Amino acid sequence: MEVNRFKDNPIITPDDVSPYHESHEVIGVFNAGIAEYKGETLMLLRVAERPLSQNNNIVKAPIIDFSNNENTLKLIELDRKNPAYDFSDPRTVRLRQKEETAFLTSLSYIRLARSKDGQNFTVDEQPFLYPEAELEAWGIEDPRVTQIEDTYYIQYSAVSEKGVGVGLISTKDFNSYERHGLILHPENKDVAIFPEQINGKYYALHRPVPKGIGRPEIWIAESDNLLHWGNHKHLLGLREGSWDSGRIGGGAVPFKTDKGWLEIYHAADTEDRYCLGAVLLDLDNPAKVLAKTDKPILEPKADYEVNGFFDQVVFTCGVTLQDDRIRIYYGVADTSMALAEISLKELLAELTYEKVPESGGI
Ligand code: MAN
Repeated sequence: MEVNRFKDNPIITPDDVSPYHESHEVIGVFNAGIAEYKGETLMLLRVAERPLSQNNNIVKAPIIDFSNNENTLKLIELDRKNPAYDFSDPRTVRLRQKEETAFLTSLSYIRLARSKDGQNFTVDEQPFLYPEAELEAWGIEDPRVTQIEDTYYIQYSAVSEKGVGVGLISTKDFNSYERHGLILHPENKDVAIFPEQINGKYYALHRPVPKGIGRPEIWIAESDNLLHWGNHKHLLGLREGSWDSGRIGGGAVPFKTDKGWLEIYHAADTEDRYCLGAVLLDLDNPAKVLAKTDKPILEPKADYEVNGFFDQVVFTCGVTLQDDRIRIYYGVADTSMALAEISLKELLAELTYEKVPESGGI
C-alpha cells in the first residue's frame, strides 16, 4: 500500500520563502508541525538559513551568541582545507578525531504558514519561534504541535553545543506564547505528545540516542503535568536488514481511532534513507504495540523526495484527519514540504497484528 501524493507537490519550497537574515539563503523549509486553528491549517515550518560565503573554501557556521545578555547571530568561519574537520555531510561540520559534530551549517527557526484549504499556504514574513535561550543557540527544529483543549503545545528539538534536547512552548493564539524550557535533556528528539490524558496521565513518544549501549529507537513516557516525564518504556525497535535498520523515531502527533492510537513514524536504514511507517497502540495503554506496517507507507521515490539538500528523506511531524482521509504533511530531502493522503480504513487494514513482540520496559 502506498499513499497518494498531491499533484502539486512540493507545496512549499525554499524559493517561496525569503531569508530573515541578511546575506543568508534559505536552504530548507521542511519538517513542519501541523495545527488546526480557527478554520485554518497552520504549518510550523522549520526554516533553515545558511550564510552566503564568497569563498568556496570557507564554510560559515551560524550560531546565536547569548553572551553579554544579548542574542546576536555569529558566523564561525571554517576552512574546508583544514584536515581536522569533515565537511562530507552537508548538514554538519564534524571533528574528525573526536567523531563528533562541531557545528551545523545552517540555523533553523520556525515560521508560520497558513492555509484555508490545507493545500495552498502563505508563509509569514517574520519568524514565529526563534532561539531565545542558550540551549537553542544552534537552532530550533522539527516541531510537533499537540492541541489539548484550547492550548497548543509545541515540542521541538533545541540544538546547541550541549546537544539536542526537547523544548516545550505553549500558545493559545499563535501570537503570544509561554516557554517551558527543556522537557528532555540531550540527546533526545522526535517527541510527540498525545492529545489527551489516558487513565489520568499524559503520554509522549520520544527518541533517546544512546551512545554506549543501545540504539536510537522509540520510547514512551508518562507525565502528570507535561513538564516532568517518567515511567519510560521502550516501544519500538530497529529491524536488521530492513528499511528500519538504522534509526527510528516518532513522527506525527498520534491520533485516536476506534482500533487504537495511530502513529505515523519515520525510520531510516543504515544508508540514511528515511521512510514512513504506521504503528497502532493500545487505547488504554499506549505503551503496548498492537500492530504495525511491515513495509513503509511512504518511501522516497518522487524526484523532490530523492534529490535535495539531504537526499532520500521523507519525514513527517504532523497529519490532519477528516473522516476517512489522513493528510500527511511531510518534509522532503531536508528541502521542501509535500502532502500525501491515505485512507484511514485502508491503512488500518494493512497493519500486521502478528509477529509484533510485546514491548519491553522495566
Ligand atoms: C542531524 C540532522 C540535521 C539536524 C541535526 C541536529 O544532523 O537531522 O538536520 O540539524 O541533526 O538536530
